[in-house]
Amino acid sequence: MLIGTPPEIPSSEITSQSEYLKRQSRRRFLRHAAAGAAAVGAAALGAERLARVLDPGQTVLAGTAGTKLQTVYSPLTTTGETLTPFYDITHYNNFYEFGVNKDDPYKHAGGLPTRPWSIQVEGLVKKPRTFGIDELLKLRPLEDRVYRHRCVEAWSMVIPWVGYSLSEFIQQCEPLSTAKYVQFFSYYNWHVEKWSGEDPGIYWPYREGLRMDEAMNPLTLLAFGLYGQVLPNQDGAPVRIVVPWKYGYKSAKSIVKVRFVKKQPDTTWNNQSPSEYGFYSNVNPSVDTVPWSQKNERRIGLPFYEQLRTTLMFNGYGDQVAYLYKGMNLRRDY
Ligand SMILES: Nc1nc2c(c(=O)[nH]1)N[C@H]1C(S)=C(S)[C@@H](COP(=O)(O)O)O[C@H]1N2
Ligand SMILES: [Mo]
Repeated sequence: MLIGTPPEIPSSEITSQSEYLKRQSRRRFLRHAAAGAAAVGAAALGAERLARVLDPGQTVLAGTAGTKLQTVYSPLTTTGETLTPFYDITHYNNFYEFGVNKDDPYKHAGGLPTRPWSIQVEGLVKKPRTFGIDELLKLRPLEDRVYRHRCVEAWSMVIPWVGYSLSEFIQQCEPLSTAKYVQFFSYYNWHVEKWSGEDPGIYWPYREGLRMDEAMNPLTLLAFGLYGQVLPNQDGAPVRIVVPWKYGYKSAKSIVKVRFVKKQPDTTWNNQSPSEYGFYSNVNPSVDTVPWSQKNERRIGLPFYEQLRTTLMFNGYGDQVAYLYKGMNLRRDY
């Protein structure tokens, strides 16, 4: 067994990241003010923050990743958790379109063309139609929602997302009563997304799905940002799904199509390995997913001796979602 000395903890990780960022922007504001800068726009602050996220040489389109978003408080936000630092949320990712290593997405997702962008709505709806990204951003007030995020690989984070309940969007889609499930499709263009590695050979385009009542649960989020700013590409810009009580792979990134259907839809990881990755994929410490035990998790971004956590049923969101699975055998029907 290794006995380590505590690593030096930067102050950014002792205070919550949002406090840190607030302080940082205030300091920056004072600095600019002192220098006599006429206008310190939100975009400028965003760009400065972004500079810490992207590799030199990566292209940033004006008004996209890093732009500050106007947000409101949400009663659905998770309290009492230390936020995972922005750096970790944006440098330790799963986004297989850009490679299978944790550092591939931040290295390679810079070229994802996030504007113009739209979501196509089809299937069992009153009238198929398309929503542009600017229309989506204005549909409802954007809320700050802190959620725990639990990957099936037994690591977790606490992420301050920005968005509104997916149900708000679904209402606009006017699904028919025959629609029992909803399927999501991620952007897929091998010419943009290929990196130097091999195609991992999963079922492209990346697709996911929820039962209609799961999709309508207020916790299910349509996310446009994190830490108060537009989503960095590696986190699924410009719009993604976030389902906090399920394993991370249910939260499809960079959504371009939503289809309302009658029967349980195909999903990428269920298709890849049905015995390990069920359609529901609720976080469940008593059902292991080979090669990972799901009893515990490692909280990313903390000193290593504080990382180990006991995994909670439904990732701790049981009060809000357990009713959805009444009568189901959660050890078998995962
Ligand atoms: N399109 C797409 N969406 C995806 C994935 C992916 O590879 N492609 N990975 C999933 C997995 S396994 C996880 S854990 C989360 C990671 O989100 P994050 O990188 O923003 O933390 O995205 C999910 N959504
Ligand atoms: Mo994951």
